[in-house]
Amino acid sequence: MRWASVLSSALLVAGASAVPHLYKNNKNLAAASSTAVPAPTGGASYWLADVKHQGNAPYADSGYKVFRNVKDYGAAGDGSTDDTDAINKAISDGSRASPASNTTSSTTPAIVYFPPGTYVVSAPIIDYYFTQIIGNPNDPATIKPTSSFKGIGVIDGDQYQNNGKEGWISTNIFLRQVRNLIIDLTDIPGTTAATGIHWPTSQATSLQNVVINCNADAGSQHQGIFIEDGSGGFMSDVTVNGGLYGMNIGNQQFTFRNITINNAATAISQIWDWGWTYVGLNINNATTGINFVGGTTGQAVGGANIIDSTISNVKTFVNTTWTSDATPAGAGNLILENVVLDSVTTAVQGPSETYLKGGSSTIASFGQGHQYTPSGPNTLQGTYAPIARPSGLTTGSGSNYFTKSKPQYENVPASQVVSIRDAGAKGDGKTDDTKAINSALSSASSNGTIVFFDYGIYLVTDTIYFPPGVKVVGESYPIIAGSGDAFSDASNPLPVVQVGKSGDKGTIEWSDFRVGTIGGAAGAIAIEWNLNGDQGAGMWDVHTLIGGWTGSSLQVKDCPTSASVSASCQAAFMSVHITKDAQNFYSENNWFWTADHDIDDPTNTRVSIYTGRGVLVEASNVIMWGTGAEHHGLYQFQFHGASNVVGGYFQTESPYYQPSPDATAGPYKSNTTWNDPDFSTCLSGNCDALGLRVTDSSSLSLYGTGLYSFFNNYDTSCSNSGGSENCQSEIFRVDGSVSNLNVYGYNTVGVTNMITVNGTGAAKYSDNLSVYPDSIALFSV
Ligand SMILES: *[C@@H]1O[C@H](CO)[C@@H](O)[C@H](O)[C@H]1NC(C)=O
Ligand SMILES: *[C@@H]1O[C@H](CO)[C@@H](O)[C@H](O)[C@H]1NC(C)=O
Ligand SMILES: *[C@@H]1O[C@H](CO)[C@@H](O)[C@H](O)[C@H]1NC(C)=O
Ligand SMILES: *[C@@H]1O[C@H](CO)[C@@H](O)[C@H](O)[C@H]1NC(C)=O
Ligand SMILES: *[C@@H]1O[C@H](CO)[C@@H](O)[C@H](O)[C@H]1NC(C)=O
Ligand SMILES: *[C@@H]1O[C@H](CO)[C@@H](O)[C@H](O)[C@H]1NC(C)=O
Ligand SMILES: *[C@@H]1O[C@H](CO)[C@@H](O)[C@H](O)[C@H]1NC(C)=O
Ligand SMILES: CC(=O)N[C@H]1CO[C@H](CO)[C@@H](O)[C@@H]1O
Repeated sequence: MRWASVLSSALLVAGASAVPHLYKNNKNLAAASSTAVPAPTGGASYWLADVKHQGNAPYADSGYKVFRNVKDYGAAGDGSTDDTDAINKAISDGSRASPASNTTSSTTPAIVYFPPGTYVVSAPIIDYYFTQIIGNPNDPATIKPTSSFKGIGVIDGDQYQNNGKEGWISTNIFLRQVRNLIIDLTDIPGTTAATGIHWPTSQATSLQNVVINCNADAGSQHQGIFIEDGSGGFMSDVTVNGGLYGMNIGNQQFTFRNITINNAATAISQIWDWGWTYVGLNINNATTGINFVGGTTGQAVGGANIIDSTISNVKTFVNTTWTSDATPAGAGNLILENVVLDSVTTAVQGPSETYLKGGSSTIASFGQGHQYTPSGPNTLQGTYAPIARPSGLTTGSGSNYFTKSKPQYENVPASQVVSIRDAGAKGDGKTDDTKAINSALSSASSNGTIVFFDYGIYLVTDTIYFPPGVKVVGESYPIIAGSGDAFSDASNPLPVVQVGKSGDKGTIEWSDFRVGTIGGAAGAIAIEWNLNGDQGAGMWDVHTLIGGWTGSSLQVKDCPTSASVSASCQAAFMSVHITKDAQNFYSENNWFWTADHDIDDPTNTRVSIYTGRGVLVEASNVIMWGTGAEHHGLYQFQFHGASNVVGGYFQTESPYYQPSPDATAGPYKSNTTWNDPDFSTCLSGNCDALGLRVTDSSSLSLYGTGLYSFFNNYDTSCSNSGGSENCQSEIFRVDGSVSNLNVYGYNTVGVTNMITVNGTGAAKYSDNLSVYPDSIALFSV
């Protein structure tokens, strides 16, 4: 385990200690320069604000409000009144989990809505657990700190407490968003350090459609976004103007999509990471584009994958500490693919020489680090052979991969949004809502309305079917939870949510949601996707949360780590199945989690919950930006018979209880009908769940993959960096006929053999030591 601490000008940013969810490493902040702020135009409507607010959080105090409009708490939004207290009251109302309480909670979700206006604040907006801070996409509110504003972050995602620590361990911060806001720092003198958003967070979190304007004065110390730790995460459609740093960021891993940074001194200060995926990074007017900050004893950055990006008027695009003999040997990976340069002096700069010259041209491919193509390690420094991009994965006639932001339906009036509660569902965690939901979805598909799930826990006893044409949106992240006999038979598994049936065509959009199970459900497939979709059909911020929440009957009292395996803690057959009927599946920011701890336990005590399989993909034309899968017993991701797949960052964790029992002895047995991995071929050592298996598949480009195994039966000594990595023998298998597979920026933790091809170990961790994980820039077969 790794930790570091560094003094910034303003404060001590403390590092990690041993933590349940996992790891981190830290550094300093800073920041400076900028532009003008667009004035709000006023008055636009937004269905999310206009619909009836009927969210019901069944396990919160009575009268608990899910939806809060900051104006109802006294915020003026008039550009002059200090709205700090009113906004923080809107967030804290109703006994919620705060950073000062250092607790997390599944029972108290909130949407904090900002109508159009300019909201002046003199101190941070303190974000709480399970909170979505949302403005109007048709007229985003501006949050404007006063010139004497004090604090780290106008929105502070994990406020530092008096003991010098962040309130929450940032690797446990899940379930939150900020979207449709402008943060205007320009009244704060440039000489004062200032941060738009402090965002040390983890899975199931997102920033979307946010603009941050920093002070433009010479010597300005502003930064748009500061992240010093966590296990993220996803953001899209974010623009930062000005600043010493557009973003000053370190985290285990993150996916950034459509990020624009204009007129910053250094657009991105990459303080540390294990891996990072940038899809559509647009930098205009900077001295340095991305600076891989060096550590005191060597490289601190594991790597970055930057694709489909545009860099204009930049002196040095990537400044790296990597050399072919820098330490640690596997760190400092760089993958650049389809990056357009316009007036860039130097594309890649090393410590003492230029690695790639600039100009006005397109970098088709450039990589640095260790490569296995398929054997190795060899040093990669220069071009590599990308997989030819299948037309089903690209945009129109262009060469960029297809992308689509989470739909917000900003042009739709509230009258075209139907509430699932008005349609008869209760969402109280007790009533069987199967019939009400299925009938509402069926009529909505024929008339094109949006189906809005007011916050609730929707218990279902049979499959919920999403017919072609439906658009399903959650308030905060409601949950559909499968319960009862129909989901109990592992030899006859049944989907909880089935998105299209075999042969269904068209578009389905699904966002802001969770799917789970209640009690024993060894035969539940949380999500089954069969839709033969139009390009752009997909899901955004849809997560599986199997166990660990109140109402799941899968908490500490039900499934303590001390108990032996029982049917009541066998909670799902599979998290997600993208079947061979599915085509054109698109996803952004999805996290498929079998709980390792109880969110509602005051000290986040660990639980032993058993699920069979993570994500099985058998489809073609599959796009997955920012996907995590954790703690499933046989594998996290398996691509079987799949073709034309692109995505990243893919992040996994093996179950913490393994190897007692391991993947061969757990309650879910490898089954050839499901093309499960055959664990009888395990390499010597612990035979735990695979993080990734690719079998009988073709054309896959995985930009950033981290497969982590931190524990042996809840003990981390097998993954302590510096010692031997032997939590498990292998974690990534390529079996059978696989062609055109490129895995970029590949990282493992706690694994002896990083890659196994047809049963033979192909890459040893000890050849690829990185900043904390072990890393390979490019593996291809
Ligand atoms: C929060 O609680 C965790 C244990 O649950 C502890 O490790 C951490 O130090 C606490 N944070 C603060 C700020 O006290
Ligand atoms: C990127 O984000 C900007 C700002 O939100 C938006 O206008 C633009 O359409 C987005 N581009 C893509 C490719 O998503
Ligand atoms: C970049 O700088 C030039 C010259 O100062 C300016 O005209 C242009 O607007 C800037 N670009 C952006 C995106 O701010
Ligand atoms: C590049 O990184 C080195 C080492 O961290 C640093 O000294 C130098 O100033 C950086 N150069 C640029 C152009 O950012
Ligand atoms: C569309 O279907 C929904 C859900 O059943 C229903 O509430 C709504 O009235 C229908 N709208 C129209 C225009 O038919
Ligand atoms: C394997 O899966 C098939 C199909 O679900 C099922 O019928 C069979 O019982 C399973 N075998 C075992 C040993 O569980
Ligand atoms: C694995 O073995 C199969 C069958 O012998 C062979 O067709 C395939 O090419 C091998 N795969 C790799 C990646 O070497
Ligand atoms: C191929 C390669 O770079 N191997 C290195 C892996 O890391 C160890 C420890 O840093 C080095 O000794 C090897 O040279």
